[in-house]
Amino acid sequence: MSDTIKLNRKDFRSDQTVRWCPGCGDYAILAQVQKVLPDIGVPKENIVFISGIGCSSRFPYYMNTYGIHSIHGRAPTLAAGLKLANPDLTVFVITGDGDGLSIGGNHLLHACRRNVDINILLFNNRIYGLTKGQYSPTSLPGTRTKTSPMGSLEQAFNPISVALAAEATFVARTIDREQRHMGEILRRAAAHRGTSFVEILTNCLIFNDGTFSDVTDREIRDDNRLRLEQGQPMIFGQDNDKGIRMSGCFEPEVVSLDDVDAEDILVHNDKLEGSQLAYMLSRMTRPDFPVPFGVFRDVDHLTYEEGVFQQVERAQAARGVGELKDLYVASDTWMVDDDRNGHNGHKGAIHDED
Ligand SMILES: Cc1ncc(C[n+]2csc(CCOP(=O)(O)OP(=O)(O)O)c2C)c(N)n1
Ligand code: SF4
Repeated sequence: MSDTIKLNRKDFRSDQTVRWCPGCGDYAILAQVQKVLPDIGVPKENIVFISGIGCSSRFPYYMNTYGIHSIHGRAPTLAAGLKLANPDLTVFVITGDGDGLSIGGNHLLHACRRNVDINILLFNNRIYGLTKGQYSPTSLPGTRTKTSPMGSLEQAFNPISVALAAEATFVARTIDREQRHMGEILRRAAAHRGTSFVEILTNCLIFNDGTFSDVTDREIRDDNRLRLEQGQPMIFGQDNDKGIRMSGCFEPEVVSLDDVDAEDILVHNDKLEGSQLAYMLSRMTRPDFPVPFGVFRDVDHLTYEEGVFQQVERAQAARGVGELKDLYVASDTWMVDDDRNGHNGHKGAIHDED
């Protein structure tokens, strides 16, 4: 008989008081992560949540796992280092649209392209919540905030497009209000080998209330969102009467199922090596298109840590196990002379003098 203890969501709740505003969308994400973790089969002591700075980045305090509330924008970097140092860990990065795409944009991009086996959850509320409502890189043009009193003049980042352009091997979108969908996406992200990037739309009811109402309001949401399902035609609408068809030069269009044959409707495939279809879907947005939810891309590549360990193995097979001190004094290493009179400070390579 197995002596494994099955954990439940309560096992992942910490003893810390949750300090988000009542009604913040982040509560729903916390609840769903705590619900999903018992299913991924990893012991609590092997799970780490690493965050940057922001309301969303308070997340690690509320998880009864290991956690690091780290430096603004730098969580992906810490996560990559930790995963390399201990590949047995399951590592989650929690970041916001400000933390991950403003100050941390650079770090996020490189984590994605390196394909370190980490799970990045980007809480997108299209605003800086913690600092009381300045516009962020995902705020829509025209958004009026304290720092954009006449409306933001900037084009907004689309986090899915950014992650795809940065070569992420798993890219998905879900939303705070759809618990079951979020659970499915989190399970798939955790199962993926390599960097998983999940954008979670979440409502900041204090500084940006209703920014996603197009896709959450009961009366209109089904006409405004598209569920991406592997192998399934892209059909949507309250009466399932609309679809996406390709027309012209790789241009999608919304068509009525009354007017076109079912076989003309595009079928979703998140396993394509090329990210053209995923990217095209990521560009679809309101008001011309429904907003896609689900997995855009899920492909299998060598992870960064697998590549590193393979190189270490090859080097050791060829040259034996090395010593760190030999590495320090290898090749172009120089001793700085105490007597600088008449010298440029370079006396000779250390290993030449030994
Ligand atoms: C170096 C540095 N710059 C700026 C700040 C101020 N700051 C704290 S959190 C934040 C943005 C948070 O926005 P987001 O990541 O979207 O998180 P939210 O609070 O909305 O969850 C900023 C600019 C800081 N703490 N440190
Ligand atoms: S300010 Fe906004 S993001 Fe921050 S806790 Fe409150 S509702 Fe949530």
